[in-house]
Amino acid sequence: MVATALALEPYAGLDDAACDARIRAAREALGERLVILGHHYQRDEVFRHADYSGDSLKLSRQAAASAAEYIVFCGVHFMAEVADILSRPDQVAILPDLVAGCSMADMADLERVEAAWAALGEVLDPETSVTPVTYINSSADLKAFCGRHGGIVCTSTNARHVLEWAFGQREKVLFFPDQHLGRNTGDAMGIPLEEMVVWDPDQPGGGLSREAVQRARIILWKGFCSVHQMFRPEHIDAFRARHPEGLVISHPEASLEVCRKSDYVGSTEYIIRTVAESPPGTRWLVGTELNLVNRLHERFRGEGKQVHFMAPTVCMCSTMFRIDPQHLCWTLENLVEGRVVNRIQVPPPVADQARTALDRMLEVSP
Ligand code: CIZ
Ligand code: SF4
Repeated sequence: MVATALALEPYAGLDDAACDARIRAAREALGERLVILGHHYQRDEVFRHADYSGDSLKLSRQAAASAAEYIVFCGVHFMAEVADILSRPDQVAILPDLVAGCSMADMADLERVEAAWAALGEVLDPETSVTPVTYINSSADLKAFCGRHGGIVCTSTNARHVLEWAFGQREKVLFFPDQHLGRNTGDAMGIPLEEMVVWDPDQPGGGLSREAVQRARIILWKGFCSVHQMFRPEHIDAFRARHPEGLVISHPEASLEVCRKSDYVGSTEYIIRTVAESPPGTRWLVGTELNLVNRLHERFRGEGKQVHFMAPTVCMCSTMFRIDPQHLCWTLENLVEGRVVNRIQVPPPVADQARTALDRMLEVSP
């Protein structure tokens, strides 16, 4: 008889405190066979159970280094794919709720990226003049596309190093799916805005003239993170008017206007480190996901640092929020029973090519 997984339904009725105790018991029972990775944007009730926390770069390195049989990724789908690609074949990557995707990652897909590559081929030879760069927030088949075409993956921590590498290979970059990370990184490198054009996949030829493509250094895919678009330049103006001594730090998925008005711009790891290293009494306005900002607020208020959230309304990443204690509890109790639920497995040919692009990234990352 084939053992069937414990049903998810009864878990929906469990309160968080009951889940908490059961998650702890399951972790205890699984011991070193299990590692839980938690992204910075996870809610507290889940985040506290992570063996390792970090951004996607740090967690992908952790997945590659881990000896555990089960890698439970509290994050979103593309992160669990990366864990599967970088871990050994006998290790199992698991995403507690399969609905936890990333709306930005979904804005680019292989079919449309292949179509863009072919359309670029009518203006120039992309194989010799364009390095494809995909943000890690993308599906495994787009990473594989980059692997096949001499390209690379980046994260918000290493985007500049990766772009420098990419320009060392070929004169232009096709950057997907996040136009803002691409533009903000190019802007910080001194690339003029006129040389960074937006490719609209819904328009023939990306909506660009031949001249615009020929002139461009970076061709930016028209994708964005809706959470980080909530941060507006006027929020920074209002904060500075009230607190002229305050400092502003933003994530590079925010718009160029927001990043240009900020004192510091960087990934979640960079934001945490910068706030941690600031002197007592510093006041911060932080433009990134709310769960992380709330944790910063709690962690540093004992040191007399004030941490404010940039948007006036509550804006969380709703897909990160899908990973709740109930799903985590269900996942772990199934593992205790010897049943794997929600395994994320990238087919070998795709995984091999995606690994090529990820390995290039790991080599050039600081
Ligand atoms: O790379 C990541 O983990 C994301 C999505 C944000 C960041 O900057 O850390
Ligand atoms: Fe995707 Fe934005 Fe959520 Fe990050 S915060 S996982 S980019 S939707």
